[in-house]
Amino acid sequence: MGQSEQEPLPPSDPRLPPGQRAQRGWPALHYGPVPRFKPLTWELQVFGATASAEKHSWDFAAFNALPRTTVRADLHCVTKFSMLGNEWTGVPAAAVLDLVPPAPGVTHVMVWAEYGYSANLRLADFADPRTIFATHRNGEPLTVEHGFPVRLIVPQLYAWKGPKWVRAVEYMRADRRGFWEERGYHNLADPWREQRYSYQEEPGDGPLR
Ligand SMILES: Nc1nc2c(c(=O)[nH]1)N[C@H]1C(S)=C(S)[C@@H](COP(=O)(O)O)O[C@H]1N2
Ligand SMILES: [Mo]
Repeated sequence: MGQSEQEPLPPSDPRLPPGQRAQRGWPALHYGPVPRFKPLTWELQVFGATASAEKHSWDFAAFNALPRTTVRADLHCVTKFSMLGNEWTGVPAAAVLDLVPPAPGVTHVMVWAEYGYSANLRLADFADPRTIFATHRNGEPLTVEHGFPVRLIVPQLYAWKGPKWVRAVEYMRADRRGFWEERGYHNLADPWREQRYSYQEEPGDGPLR
């Protein structure tokens, strides 16, 4: 007698993929230093297998004149924290594909950031209507630690697939591993399937290493 009943655990938030917990605050996580923004030389480039066979680039003013949208999406870091309910504003990746169409046969893109950070994506993940080159979160411009002036957000994948300080998109006719994908992280990175590490990959999930 006298033993109190155990409190039931609160139901976990259905927005949290397996193994993730919700984070208050917003930690900054990246490999290497934070780059300084140089507005006069900054450009966002699209190169590789474009339909025109030419590379394309937007300087900062031209990038800021591209069509914009807002996407509500969660961010899931593979280190197991998630930031729920962010409102990202910026340029939809689909607009980049419309303005600089890929050549027939393009299946993947590599998204490049300052200092050579990169992440590979299937074309379908890049073309997803929620994939966005974000300049703002919750109405505020990104701080430099979080990727100012622009970072990619790919809501349906772990957050390493979204380079901060993004500078280029490479259209590819075959898959190739990006920075973390070469260093032991899963080529596909679906948080709902807990695709964290490359040892979990099944045949066909990625290029041979
Ligand atoms: N350029 C660059 N982008 C990056 C990274 C990085 O190391 N370099 N880390 C990724 C990882 S692992 C995560 S979890 C998110 C973290 O974003 P945040 O620092 O805004 O929370 O950025 C991603 N984008
Ligand atoms: Mo991460």
